[in-house]
Amino acid sequence: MSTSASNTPDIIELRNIACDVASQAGKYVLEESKNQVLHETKSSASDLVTEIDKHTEALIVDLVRSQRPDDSFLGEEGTSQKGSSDVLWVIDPIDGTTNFVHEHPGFGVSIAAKLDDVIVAGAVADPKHGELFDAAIGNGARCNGELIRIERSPKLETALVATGFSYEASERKTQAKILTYLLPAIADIRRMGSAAIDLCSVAMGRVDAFYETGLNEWDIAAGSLIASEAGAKVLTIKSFVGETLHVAVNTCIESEFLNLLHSAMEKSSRDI
Ligand code: 2AM
Ligand code: CA
Repeated sequence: MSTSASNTPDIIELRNIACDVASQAGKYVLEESKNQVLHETKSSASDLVTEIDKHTEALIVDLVRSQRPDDSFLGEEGTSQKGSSDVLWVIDPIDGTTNFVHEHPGFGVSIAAKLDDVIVAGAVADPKHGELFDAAIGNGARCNGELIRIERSPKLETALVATGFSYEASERKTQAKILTYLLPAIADIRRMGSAAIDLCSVAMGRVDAFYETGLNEWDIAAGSLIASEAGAKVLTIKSFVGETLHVAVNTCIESEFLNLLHSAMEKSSRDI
């Protein structure tokens, strides 16, 4: 483990660990997605998903800890371990669980490193598409090792926008209402099923914006850094129809898109 004289971790080293571990965990998750039991009865599938999720999270923690024994860990499947260093690893072992269960493309592994509460490095593996995204703060974002930078210059009406829906029926109703105000103003909506991969799609210019409410830190930690290092504006709005809203948007349409979201929120809250 290399550290500087001040004991500050090397951010590139953190990114490389995130990449290496996300890649290994991604291969495991891809193999498990082919498990026939997943595609049989729904109840046995949910037990098996939990088991695979937990196993993947444990694998990620073990692999990172073998290189960074003093760090802290936070994971979707319940990992919460306090270490003595200033680095916290934020882990989503399988983001896009519904896709994973259906063996549908669009699930992945997300691993981010936070230093003193700032996300400084991260990686997202999308194993079904053979893509590994990463970023280190101030050092850019990459896909399969190649630097990526958003190049599209969309207008609001030509923008392709990704979003996602909650698992809660009442929240889905509100989210659907907001969509009715967004859809007429943009090119189209995509609902792929993984917030982590959606943020990488913003970074690649495959979509021009992503927004979603009701997400957890592990869903967006790595992807947010990847999108911002590729040139997107990434922001969190604390109170959006009572929920925290996460947005990543091509800077060409930043203000128009945020205005549209706010007006959709206001109109939909009057309707409900
Ligand atoms: P998951 O696949 O790990 O559950 C889909 O819209 C995106 O939102 C996915 O990243 C999904 O994460 C996340 N998501 C949606 N509703 C969620 C909820 N209630 N709790 C946690 N994550 C949620
Ligand atoms: Ca998730």
